[in-house]
Amino acid sequence: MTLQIVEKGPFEGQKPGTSGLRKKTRIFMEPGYLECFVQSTFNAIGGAAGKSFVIGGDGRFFNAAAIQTILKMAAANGAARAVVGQGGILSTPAVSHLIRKRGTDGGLVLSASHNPGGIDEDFGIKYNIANGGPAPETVTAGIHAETQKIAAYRISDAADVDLNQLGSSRIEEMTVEVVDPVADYADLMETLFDFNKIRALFQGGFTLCFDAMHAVTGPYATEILQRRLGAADGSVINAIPSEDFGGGHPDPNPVWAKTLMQRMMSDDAPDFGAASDGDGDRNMIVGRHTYVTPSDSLAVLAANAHLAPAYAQGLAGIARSMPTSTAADRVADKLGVACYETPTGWKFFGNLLDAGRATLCGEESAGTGSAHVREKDGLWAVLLWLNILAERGQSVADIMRDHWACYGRNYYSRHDFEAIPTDQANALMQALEAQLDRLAGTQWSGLTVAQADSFSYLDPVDGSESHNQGLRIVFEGGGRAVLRLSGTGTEGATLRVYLEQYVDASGDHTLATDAALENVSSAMRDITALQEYIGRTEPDVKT
Ligand code: G16
Repeated sequence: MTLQIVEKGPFEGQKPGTSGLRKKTRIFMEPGYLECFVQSTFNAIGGAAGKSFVIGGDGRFFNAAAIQTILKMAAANGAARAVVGQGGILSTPAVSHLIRKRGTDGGLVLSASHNPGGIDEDFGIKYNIANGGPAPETVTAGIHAETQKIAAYRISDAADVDLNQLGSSRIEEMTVEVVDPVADYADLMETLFDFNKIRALFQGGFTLCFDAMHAVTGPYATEILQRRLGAADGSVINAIPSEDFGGGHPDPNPVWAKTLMQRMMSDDAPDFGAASDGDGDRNMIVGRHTYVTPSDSLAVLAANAHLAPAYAQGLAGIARSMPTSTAADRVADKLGVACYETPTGWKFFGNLLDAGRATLCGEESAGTGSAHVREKDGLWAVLLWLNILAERGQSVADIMRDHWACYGRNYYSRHDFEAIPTDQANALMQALEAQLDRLAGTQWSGLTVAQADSFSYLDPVDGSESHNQGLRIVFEGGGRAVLRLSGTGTEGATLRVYLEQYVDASGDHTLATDAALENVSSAMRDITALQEYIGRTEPDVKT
């Protein structure tokens, strides 16, 4: 075995987005592309010498090959140890847990999350720090700076490691440990929830359908829901991870998890339905004939978390991303705890969790999680829901009805306009930003603008500032429209429009979402001149 120094780089555009670097798989497969990003990551963290890393991914096309490359590079950079999931598989929350449990210096997650996989689809890589969470902006900015000046990378010419074989081996001086990807994570879940109570729920005939979407949570959900908790065999569907997610979008929302939605809306629907995404950090919750928005899910989980053993002592605080509805804020108010509003990106929750200021966090993009790891966690959310259902003995629909009757309802929808030419998307955002100062007091579709601004965040823990995190238009009477450009897309720009209308506890909670949001939506279209800038007003995806 010899160490090679390969002259290569820099590559254009290796700038981490909302969650690491995401590009078309073929770009990642270009000679030296992955290598330069990985070397830049090592350079940005002061080198890999003597360090230990967890490495794993969601099993998408190029996962295993990328892991072999990263292992050889880590060894050539002097790393002491790499902990890898068997078959190269580790869900994102499982990586976070392993980093924390093993006390490693960090981890590398190979995933493009909910984006489709395959040679013509998407691939991604993300660096997590020693607390188990996504690298904060200071670190990702450092990685980006390194990618712009990199001229060479280090790699060993050792043979591939057998990723299917549990146990230890070596590359150069580095120990490679291949571990069961599920066991540690499943054990952690047992410490958080009342498994006996949930088991009794299933014994009593409660039915579940969990759609793993041919992605990473299949083995986790099968072990936890079916083997440990006794849900009927076949409760977990699409349970075998595949390189292209069965040709689908592993995005747990009503559009992409259509089979599950149809089943949950049918006459013989199970009591509870859920889905998770490519790398297992997102979740969708559906009751029989009842879809729960991610924002509502966060609010309900926060209001009922005390029913699960891990949260019986109460919550230190709640955090949500700015575009997430304000439903959780009302729960925080009632609980008498702080509610933090952060920019989009799980990395912004890390400091709040580390400082013990927040216990639960959530995002409109189907992410919920807690202080048990430093990533959002799809199966965790499902288990907390199950624990709550077991304690309350009510249906999901009843729980939602009770919740709205107590706190009011935040009607909510996200409209995505995908693959817009970047210049058009930028022009729209710039034009809107330019008029924000003049919007307060103006009327649109019968609504008066109360306030409009560009969201900035001051991290209360480390004092860092993040600007330009989305444009907000708040209307009198509880309406809000938020616009921002996605930081996870790989083709042109994706414009995300987040629409919300609050109806108080005594109001009508039975409206169709589109009807409840009609005025806010129409006001947003007029204010932004949507048609003029992007040539359409109908989104590609509504969630
Ligand atoms: C990532 C981030 C989330 C974010 C989501 C959507 O999720 O971790 O915090 O909400 O992207 O981001 P954007 O609106 O910029 O596309 P994931 O599951 O893709 O890693």
